[in-house]
Amino acid sequence: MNQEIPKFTVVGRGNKGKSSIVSALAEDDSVVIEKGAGTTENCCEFPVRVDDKVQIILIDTPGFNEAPEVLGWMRAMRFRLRTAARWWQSLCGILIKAINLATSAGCSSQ
Ligand SMILES: Nc1nc2c(ncn2[C@@H]2O[C@H](COP(=O)(O)OP(=O)(O)OP(=O)(O)O)[C@@H](O)[C@H]2O)c(=O)[nH]1
Ligand SMILES: [Mg+2]
Repeated sequence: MNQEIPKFTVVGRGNKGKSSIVSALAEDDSVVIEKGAGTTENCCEFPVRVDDKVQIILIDTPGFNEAPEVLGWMRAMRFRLRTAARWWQSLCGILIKAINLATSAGCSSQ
């Protein structure tokens, strides 16, 4: 049976010990850990093995310091996207009505 290995992403602010946790759980000393923030620059996967079998995969990520700002931006964008979607829906409705009107006008003139 093809069982998918669960993946867990470790996220958080910079220099808070994300890589340290990944390194400890994966028993992998190649995970770079340093005193300053900004150590991890790319997302990397590290398998966690038990009895030589990969049980889970941890994904180490770069520190994420502007979480409140990014969340605010996403909320603002969501509002704008919703407004744009409503506007587009109205426009489509008008177009469909116009097409129906033109089509029925064409039919009645035949
Ligand atoms: N006191 C203490 N220090 C810790 C602990 N875990 C990690 N550290 C230290 O915290 C510092 C940063 O650890 P990292 O694991 O590189 O932190 P990070 O969140 O991956 O950092 P970025 O990759 O920059 O986002 C290192 O100096 C670690 O030795 C802990 O449980 N206690
Ligand atoms: Mg790190």
